[in-house]
Amino acid sequence: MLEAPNRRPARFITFEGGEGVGKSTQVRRLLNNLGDRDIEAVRTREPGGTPKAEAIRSFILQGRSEEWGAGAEAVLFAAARLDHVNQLIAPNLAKGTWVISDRFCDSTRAYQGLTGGVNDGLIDALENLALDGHVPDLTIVLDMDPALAFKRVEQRAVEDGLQLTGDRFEKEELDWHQRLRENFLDIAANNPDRCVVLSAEQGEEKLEAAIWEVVSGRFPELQTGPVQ
Ligand code: T5A
Repeated sequence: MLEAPNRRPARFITFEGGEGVGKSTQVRRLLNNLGDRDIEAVRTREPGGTPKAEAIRSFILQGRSEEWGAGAEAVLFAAARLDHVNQLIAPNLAKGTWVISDRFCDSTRAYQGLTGGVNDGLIDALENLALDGHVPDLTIVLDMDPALAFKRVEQRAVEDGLQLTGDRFEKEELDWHQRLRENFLDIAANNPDRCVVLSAEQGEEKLEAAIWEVVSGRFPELQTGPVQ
């Protein structure tokens, strides 16, 4: 009789938080750390991750959906997520590849739901529809003062030689971003088994080490040194 391969389950990890807190930076660093341990992983993002979802991303972030209101935007984010889950997240997890996503469903709950005023019933229904059971195994919530995060975003624009124009959500007022921060913390408090909050005000290397401690503590297959 053929024996099934003794493969460990692939893990699904998401990063969440406000604008410019360092999610993309830490997603890249986590991918490198997993690669050093010979763990196959893909990096993805929301909104986006697949061609159809990237098209929805451009539409929303250019501000073209703003006049439709937060409810319609929540539906658009969910449509993008449905494709992302079906075409990228589920197939990769099924073949044993870890998936690390820069934002996922908590962003819709925080931005459109708790901060944008869309009711819980709609947010819950959209989440059930788009996730189809693909709840993250771990969510790292990066937390920092939004005023400091904006300074980083400004600095990045200067370094990249770009003008800071502010996309659909970056241009909201500071007190809106303060509420957003509180709302991410509330989501984490309501999901203590899945979410871990880390201060993003520390330097990149220290934060990377703190994230690795959480990830390797959570998943026992990582508790060996890097492959030489
Ligand atoms: N949205 C998204 C919704 O409203 N609903 C949803 O359902 C979803 C999925 C996405 C927008 O869409 C909204 C949320 C967003 O407004 P985006 O461009 O992906 O837009 O926006 P962000 O996710 O905010 O991405 P950013 O690139 O702006 O921020 P990151 O990824 O958090 O930050 P990062 O890593 O690019 O770092 C920013 C700068 O800081 C430096 C970096 O070098 C960079 O210059 N940096 C640090 N500096 C000092 N110390 C550290 N620890 C640092 N870490 C990074």
